[in-house]
Amino acid sequence: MELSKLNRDNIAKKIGNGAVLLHGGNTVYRNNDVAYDFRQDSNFHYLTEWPEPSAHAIIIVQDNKAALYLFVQGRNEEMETWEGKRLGPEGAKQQFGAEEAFLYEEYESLAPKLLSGIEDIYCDYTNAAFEKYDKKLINTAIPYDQRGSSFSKATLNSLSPLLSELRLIKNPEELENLKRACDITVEGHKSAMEITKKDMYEYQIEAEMEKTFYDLGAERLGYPSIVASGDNACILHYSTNREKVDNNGLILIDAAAEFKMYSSDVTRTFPVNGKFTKVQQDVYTEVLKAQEIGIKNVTTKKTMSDIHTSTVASISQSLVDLGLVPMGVEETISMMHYFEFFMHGTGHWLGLDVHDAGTTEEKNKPRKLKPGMVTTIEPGIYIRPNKPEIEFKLLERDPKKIRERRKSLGMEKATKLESEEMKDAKSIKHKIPKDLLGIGIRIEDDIVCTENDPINLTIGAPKTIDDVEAICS
Ligand SMILES: [Mn+2]
Repeated sequence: MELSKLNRDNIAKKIGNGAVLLHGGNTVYRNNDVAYDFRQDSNFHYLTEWPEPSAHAIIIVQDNKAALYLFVQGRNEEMETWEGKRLGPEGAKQQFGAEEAFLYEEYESLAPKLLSGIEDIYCDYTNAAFEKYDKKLINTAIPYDQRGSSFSKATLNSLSPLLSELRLIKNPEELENLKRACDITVEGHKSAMEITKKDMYEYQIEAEMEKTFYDLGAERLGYPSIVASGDNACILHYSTNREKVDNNGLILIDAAAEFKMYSSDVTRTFPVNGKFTKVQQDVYTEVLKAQEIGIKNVTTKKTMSDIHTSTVASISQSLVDLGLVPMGVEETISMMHYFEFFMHGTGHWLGLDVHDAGTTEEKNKPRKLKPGMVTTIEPGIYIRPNKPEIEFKLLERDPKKIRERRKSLGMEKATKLESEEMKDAKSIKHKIPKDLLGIGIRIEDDIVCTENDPINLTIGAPKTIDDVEAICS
């Protein structure tokens, strides 16, 4: 378990002296006594690699050195017969490098002993287990002894930002895992393109693709597969996958394998019958153009905000050329008319989580990319079938302000406010070319930032018009 040991050493160097309190994931039930497949919490995995549910960890840091203490489910022949093997405290010591390991139930009684004399505590206040265990525990573990009162003299530090900063930069072994996840994912997308035929159902294509993922060693999916044919491609998180494919339409697949806990994230859009129509090809070519600009910009000279600005500029020009917007490129950008067709970000960090840890800002300013950061690049154009005429507001808008408000108020409230503000602005009605309605295209690859040129981990999945038509036919 070298990777988590390395990660503990790294966090120890940041902390110096103190203790980290960490809680693993629990079994979640789906219906009655049927549980979802267990997948460990990503932060817990990052620092311990412990694979079982119901576990706590304490990492004691002394003079920049980390010592791991694990609290895990005990061996129990009867339970293991029903639920599966357990490693137990012995396994935690022998295989996972714990100095000492105890039973899960012993956390509250034994933690005070481990923490005695330590005043700097790093924990995750957002975790329900913090409320359940740690809040009380520190009063007894690190007490300020005042007659008649019970409170702690511990200094609580937020663990998540520290961990997120570490997780943001991938080391060579993590990149190796990501690369495997990406290689497997590429093969799955290729199978989907090869087997898709007219009159199939979306779930049949999904099944073939996922079979390839599992055949090649994926432990699970990175996220539920989106297999969206025809109009469904305009629904960003469509994942019911129950419809019959539109034989003359496109199919958008956003799906990925997870390998050693690392997730890939790939989208390809291809024609069901193997041949793009002229208009499909026109829109596809524009999305591909923007995506290639985005990928080229994954360098140490750029921020994620720069990258988004460059793809928005490209997409906006495309929207003008395709006749989808009423004004010129400048207005399409400043009045955010592009947002009708490209309503999401250009990319996000990728790693243990498909939307991985880390910010795109540092000290409230966009941060430049660094070698070892991994991001998706995934512009799209979605021309919703139910909007043959769009009323565009003639109002300058600031995407940054909108984003911040959506964060602070929540989507539901913020979008309501947006439409209220827009209500009084002058507007212009614009007819969408009929043959473009219902086309939804996204192309997504996973890109590693390096000192030199960006590395595209998913370049193997066909994406030029010729390559896509070749594999689909
Ligand atoms: Mn993505």
